[in-house]
Amino acid sequence: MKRNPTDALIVVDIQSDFCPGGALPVNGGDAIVPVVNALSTRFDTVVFTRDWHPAAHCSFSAAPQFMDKSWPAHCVAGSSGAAFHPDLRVPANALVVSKGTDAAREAYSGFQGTTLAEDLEKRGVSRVFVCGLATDYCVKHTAIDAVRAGFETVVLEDAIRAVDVPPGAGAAAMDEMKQAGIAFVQSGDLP
Ligand code: VGL
Ligand code: ZN
Repeated sequence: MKRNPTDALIVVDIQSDFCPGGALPVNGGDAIVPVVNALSTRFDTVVFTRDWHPAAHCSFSAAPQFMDKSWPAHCVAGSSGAAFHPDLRVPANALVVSKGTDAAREAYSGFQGTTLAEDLEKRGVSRVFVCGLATDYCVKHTAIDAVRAGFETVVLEDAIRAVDVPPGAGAAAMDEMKQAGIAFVQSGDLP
């Protein structure tokens, strides 16, 4: 059964480069794909964000330190690593939001430099459910920006995974999100 049309699902960055075998893999990143596939059929509005960097993005380093938020080259626009995970079902009417497209600027949030907030408002969305990769970066920033944009925000706890750099960043991100007023639920507990 479909959920209320004022609810939207935001699926963050489930791209090949963030899954095992990719350029910037998240442990178990691919394990959430079936969970997300089961969720996405239930929402009228489903948003898929993607990291979509130019080849010379400012976050890229040949000697990435991770801790300082320098990363190996990843999710270069149009590359196979930037493609959604091959098993991820992207409905034909889904909204695809590309972010991090400015070479000079990092953008972890799906709301940063995009029209996502306006697009959701146009559809009458008041509450968003956030899932995807990675808990400590793009999920956290997207969920916190959703709160700032005025949406009631819920994170699907069994449909996120952390890259966990530095170690503990995943748990710290969960705390930060809770402090920001974000609720956490298991996807199986959604009515
Ligand atoms: C991400 C690091 C760099 C993410 C994106 O999707 O969480 N993390 N770019
Ligand atoms: Zn990135």
